Amino acid sequence: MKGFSLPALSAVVIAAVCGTSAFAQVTVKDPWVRATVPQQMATGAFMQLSAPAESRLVEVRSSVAGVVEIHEMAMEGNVMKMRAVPGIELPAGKPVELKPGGYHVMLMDLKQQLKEGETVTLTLVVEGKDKKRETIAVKAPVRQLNTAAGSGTKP
Ligand SMILES: [Cu+2]
Repeated sequence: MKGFSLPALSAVVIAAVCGTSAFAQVTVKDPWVRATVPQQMATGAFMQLSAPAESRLVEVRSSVAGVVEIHEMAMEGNVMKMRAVPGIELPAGKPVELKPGGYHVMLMDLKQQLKEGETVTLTLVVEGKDKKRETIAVKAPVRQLNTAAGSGTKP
């Protein structure tokens, strides 16, 4: 009897492992990149990330930028400053928003001007708790920051 139970058990384990990694797909909502003016060397990319299982955004790549970093905005005294962070935690089932004034993807050393209506391809690298990495290709439209904000009095 003992000899029969072992192969059956390992088949179940393999199925469970495969099922977990296929399920750990991070979804990206509303990605966009802030438009630039000529000679501007840096801009931000924003989006909403939802992870079904606890994971972490660890890297972003894009062909339009020489350097891509993950940044956060934080108060230092009375001054809002941005700084690079090693990654963004994505809690299970809880959407994380990258937006102006908060977390953002910093595109630096831009190779071209990014004009409204264009599309920028970003590659997100997400690491699960098991240290497995998945890459997600995102097509982000280029938008002006102020189009939805109303007054448009900012320089
Ligand atoms: Cu930044």
